[in-house]
Amino acid sequence: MLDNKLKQRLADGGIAHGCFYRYDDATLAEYVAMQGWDFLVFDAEHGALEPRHAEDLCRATEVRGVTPIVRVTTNQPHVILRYLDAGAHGVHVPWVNTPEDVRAVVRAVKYEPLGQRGLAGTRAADWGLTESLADYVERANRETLVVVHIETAAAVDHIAEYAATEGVDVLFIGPTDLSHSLGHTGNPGHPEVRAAMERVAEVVVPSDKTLGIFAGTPQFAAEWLERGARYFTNSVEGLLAHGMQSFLSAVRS
Ligand code: 3PY
Ligand code: MG
Repeated sequence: MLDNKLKQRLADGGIAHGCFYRYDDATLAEYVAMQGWDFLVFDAEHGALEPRHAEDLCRATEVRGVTPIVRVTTNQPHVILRYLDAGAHGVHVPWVNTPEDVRAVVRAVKYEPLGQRGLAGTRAADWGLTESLADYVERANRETLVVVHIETAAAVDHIAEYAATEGVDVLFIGPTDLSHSLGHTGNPGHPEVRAAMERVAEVVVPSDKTLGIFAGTPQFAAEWLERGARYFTNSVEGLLAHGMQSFLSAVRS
């Protein structure tokens, strides 16, 4: 496992921009990585990515100096393990709705003594060829980024406990699911959804965790930068649609 440039950037107080990517094509992932992102998030929750795809996607990203993260399908140790073993430098875990769910994420991601991740000489460990497993475990516990989604009303209610959980790096607002959970489906601008997101920011920004958010427009990202977020994502689809539609409307006008 390489050193995690993204984690270092966040630890230094920096701002990071990443892009969700849900296709199993590693060449396209390499091309996307070369656009200047700090990280890519390979999306197994809303994409059909299996651990074997994640392995090639991580390789393609690493060669371009960009940090590969995987959004896992679900908060289960045997699921998280396989994506991390493939070589992801961190995980986004969706639907983390109770403080016990948060502790389960940390247990699944970290090796003893911080957690209970199963150990083997996998790709993440360079197959045991470059360092001892003991050194690898120490490095993985230090370098692996843990991103927990805040995307339900229940998660917002427990945000103080999330922010106090050791081993979590980023508390990440998912505006789409959160708007749905609060009864304003697809309307993250609704005052109740905004109030919930602001409550998350008020707790997370002064804590030792980084506040993250999905920001589909530069304006939304700027607004949340102002509120203290430092970890931003967009998506391949949103940016493709924006680029193609603005091109077509320019050439047709
Ligand atoms: C959401 O908005 O629900 C997300 O998960 C963003 O990635
Ligand atoms: Mg979501």
